[in-house]
Amino acid sequence: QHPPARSAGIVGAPFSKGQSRGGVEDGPERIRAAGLQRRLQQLGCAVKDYGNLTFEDMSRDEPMGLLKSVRAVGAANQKLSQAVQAAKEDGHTAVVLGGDHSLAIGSIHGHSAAVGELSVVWVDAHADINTPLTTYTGNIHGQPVSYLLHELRSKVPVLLNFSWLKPCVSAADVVFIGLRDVDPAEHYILKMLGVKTFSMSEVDQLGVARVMEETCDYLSARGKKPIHLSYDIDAIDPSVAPATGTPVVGGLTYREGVYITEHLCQTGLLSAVDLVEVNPLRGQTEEDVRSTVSTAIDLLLGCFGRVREGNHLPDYRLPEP
Ligand code: HAR
Ligand code: MN
Ligand code: MN
Ligand code: MN
Repeated sequence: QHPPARSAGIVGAPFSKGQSRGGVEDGPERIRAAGLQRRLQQLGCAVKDYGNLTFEDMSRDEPMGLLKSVRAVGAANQKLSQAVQAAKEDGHTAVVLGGDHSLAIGSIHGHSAAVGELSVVWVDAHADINTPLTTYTGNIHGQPVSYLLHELRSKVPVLLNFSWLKPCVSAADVVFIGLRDVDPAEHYILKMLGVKTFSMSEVDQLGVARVMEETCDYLSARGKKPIHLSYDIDAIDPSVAPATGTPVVGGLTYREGVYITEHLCQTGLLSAVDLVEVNPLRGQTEEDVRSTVSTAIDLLLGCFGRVREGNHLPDYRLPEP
């Protein structure tokens, strides 16, 4: 009864222009330096690290209305989409290390280009479903879901460097978990489209185990599609994961956060994971950064079969005296 063979295809996406705080581009290196590859291999998981993508500087990237860095975000996501598609075509479970959450545009698009229709589980304090016309910050990391949904196609204007992007996800195939900071327009969109959401209130009410049962029942009722998990570290409570750009009090505990990954892993359908918004410049202390990075690693290990009861390689044998 050993876990099925898995392999992780790691793509580093040191990108920060979907928001305005420096430091989040250092997420991939910090997560690697904390031993991600070795820890995955200890689980019996094969690892292919594709390294970090490089993003060229856009010399002229003036705001379009409120919208910041449109050209850079568009170009970076096109590149990421191709990288994720390639990792999937090589047979891996794709792991995208961010970087800010605007990267989910390219990650989900590339995943869908390789495998077809997806279920998306979006774990986040925020809904990230503003359109370019409802945003009041202008930060594209607060908008990726609106760019991806078929239902919002007519609400998203034509944007420079986004002509490669076609909406590829249906609203009924998305579940949000951990919400606690949702803008009015985002709340309107979620209700209008009838999107399945488990805010922190529902996590409190139902407990994380029922939230995950209902999530999987809801998604599998539309067919067992490959699952894309887009995990924003700010879903976790800032007492545990403080090194992030937009912390919000009242988040998931470490145990709730890890349980989500364990449950999704056990479906056998987890096909790609984003781990985004780890910002090593945002903690107050080095311990804040260490705790955030270590939580990020544990979430990723949960995605690849780590269970808290412990585990061992299939060929383990007791030493003979
Ligand atoms: N809703 C706000 C906006 O649109 C805040 C988004 C914040 N940040 C994130 N996304 N980390 O998950 O800008
Ligand atoms: Mn997010
Ligand atoms: Mn967030
Ligand atoms: Mn289930």
